[in-house]
Amino acid sequence: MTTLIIAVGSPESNQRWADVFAQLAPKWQIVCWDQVGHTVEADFAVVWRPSIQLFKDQPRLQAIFNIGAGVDGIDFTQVPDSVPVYRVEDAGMAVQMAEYAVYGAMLATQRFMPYVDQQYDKKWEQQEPIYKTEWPVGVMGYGKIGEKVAQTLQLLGYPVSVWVRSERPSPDGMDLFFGSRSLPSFLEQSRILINVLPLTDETRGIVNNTLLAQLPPQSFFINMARGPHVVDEDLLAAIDHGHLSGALLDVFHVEPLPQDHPFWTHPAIHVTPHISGVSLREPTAQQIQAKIQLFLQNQPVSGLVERERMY
Ligand code: OXD
Repeated sequence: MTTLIIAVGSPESNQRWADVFAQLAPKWQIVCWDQVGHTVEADFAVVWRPSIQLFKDQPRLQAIFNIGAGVDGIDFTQVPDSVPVYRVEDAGMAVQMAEYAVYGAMLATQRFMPYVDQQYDKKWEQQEPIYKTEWPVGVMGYGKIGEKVAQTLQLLGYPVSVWVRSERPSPDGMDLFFGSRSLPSFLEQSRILINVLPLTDETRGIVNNTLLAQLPPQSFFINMARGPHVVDEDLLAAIDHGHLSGALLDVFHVEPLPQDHPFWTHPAIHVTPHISGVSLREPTAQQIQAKIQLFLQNQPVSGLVERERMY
């Protein structure tokens, strides 16, 4: 019998995911790591930021499935090379992240914000319309999520450029920049900068003084990837010096964001609690179940994490 162990967070959360898998795959044994520890040896693990103890308790895993897109929460030094790790691909997350990016664009352009205050003051006043050509968007990262984010903003009429690690064909109607040499040209035309990069040794701290200084004046930054992409002090300084108009931040170095962190109270910074792309249980579990079926049939399984690249 196929045994699946769930280690995605709190006991309640593990149970909720276990219930969904039990419905989808009634013939499999589904166990929660918090309940069984090492007493049941599972074939597959479904994880989110797993403790390294999981890998000690579970020496017979054939593959690991991460319920999120980012795999930086997995300590790969603890996972034998023979055990492949797969990440979830989209499963409803990309469209949420596209919505979040649109929300950020609304904040950046002040398209609707003034009306909140106006309603409060019972004031009927139509603001000047915005011209999207004045708000070119730059998307850093172009996997499934970056693609949806970029396409959605393009559909709404924003000029969109994307920046990726290595050369590939340009998406329709967008400028594509690749590699560190083209980063300055990409930045100088990104008034709304959106980060959806994976967190790797190369991208940690990428949003720093040097990068921010290359954005056009009055730019806006949206981070929905990982906190450690950003040097917090540099972002605060760029906003305080008036070079950036503000930021929408969903991810942080430490989560929950510590109470005394200046982001909480900064008037130009909008903070959300890592909700830009939430893993939806049913579609995610369906995708993982389908991947496991393929794995069991020795078929190719998509979403394999390349360890050297960490995505
Ligand atoms: C993810 C996330 O990586 O939710 O999927 O942050």
